[in-house]
Formats: sequence, structure tokens, C-alpha cells
Amino acid sequence: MPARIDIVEGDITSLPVDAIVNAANEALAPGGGVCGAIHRKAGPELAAACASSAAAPPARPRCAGFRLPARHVIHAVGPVWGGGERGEGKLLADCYRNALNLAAETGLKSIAFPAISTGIYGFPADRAAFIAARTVRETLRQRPGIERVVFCCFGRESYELHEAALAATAPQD
Ligand code: AR6
Repeated sequence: MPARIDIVEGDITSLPVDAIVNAANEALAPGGGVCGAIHRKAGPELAAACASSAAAPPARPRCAGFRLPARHVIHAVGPVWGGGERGEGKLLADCYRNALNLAAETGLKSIAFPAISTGIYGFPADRAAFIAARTVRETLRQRPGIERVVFCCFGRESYELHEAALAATAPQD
């Protein structure tokens, strides 16, 4: 059965899924935005787990969820928007693809994404939603173990952009 792709509007830290994806920074340190919200709700154990995985080569970007309803947190470092000529689109696609691949390789079935890079990192939200929708659809075709992907949108505008992006990338019958 093909995976379900849902869009929800709200706070990703309330979702009881196998993994939520964190829009992280390279140091995997608690920051602002969705990252700050995830760390606050997970508790200090998440920052401690991040510190030890950031220090251990190769970095292991999957942690337990601790006090979150999600079982795991997958850290993805999105690109900082610099005008679009610095490979930002490919880097953003890599975030979605790598997170889904990691989830599939470790047997996770449901995963929720925030709109990576579209806050503090300044990636245009409409382009980002399209890249997210296209990359998730492409990757799911190769990853039958994943049953549900959630785009967790913070606000109505983001919800509508993801709705439009999913419609624009829907497979033709
Ligand atoms: N649930 C879902 N989405 C949220 C939430 C939430 N609780 N809070 C914010 N968003 P951002 P970035 C949305 O800035 O652009 C951090 O400090 C938000 O509206 O969190 O990738 C990190 O540590 C936006 O649509 O991430 C990095 O340093 C989206 O999440 C840096 O910011 C992403 O916004 C990463 O910047």
C-alpha cells in the first residue's frame, strides 16, 4: 500500500509518530524556532544525546524522543538561504531524502517534518514546500516500509503552500 502523506497545521512537538525531524543547526545545539521547541519539550536529555553524537564520528543524527510523544528525533541541517545560486535547493532536498532513508533503514514507519529552512534560515516557503513534496514523493517510491509522512505546518499559510505543492506533484493517472 502506498504511504499516506498528510498535512497538519500545528506544533510538531505534539505528534505521536515514530520520528519527528528537527530543523537543526550544525552543532546540533538547542536553538530557536522549531529546534528550540523540540528541545524544550524533550527535556535536557536530548541536548546531552546530541552533544555526544555530534562529538562521535560519524555523527549519528537520530536520537530518542525522551519526553516527546514521538519515539525518535532525526536531526536535519537545512541550508541557509543565500539567493538560490548556492545549491540550496539540492541541500534542502537532501534533508528530506536522508531523513526518510534513515527512518526506513531503521524500521520507522511514520515520520513528521517541519518546513525545514523556512524560518531563521530564510528559504522561500513556496519553493521549499515544492521541493519537500517532490522529494518525499520520489523517495517514498523506493521506501515501501514507510507508511505515513506528515508535513507539520506552523500556520495556515504554510499549510496552504504544502497543499498546493502536493497537488502540483501528484502522480498522473
Ligand atoms: N512546530 C512546527 N513547526 C514549527 C514550530 C513548531 N513547534 N516552530 C516553528 N516552526 P526554524 P530553520 C516552523 O527557524 O529555518 C534554529 O535555531 C517555522 O514557522 O525553526 O531551518 C536551529 O537551531 C518554520 O516554518 O528552522 C537552527 O539554528 C519552520 O518551522 C535554525 O534555527 C522552520 O523554522 C534553523 O532554521
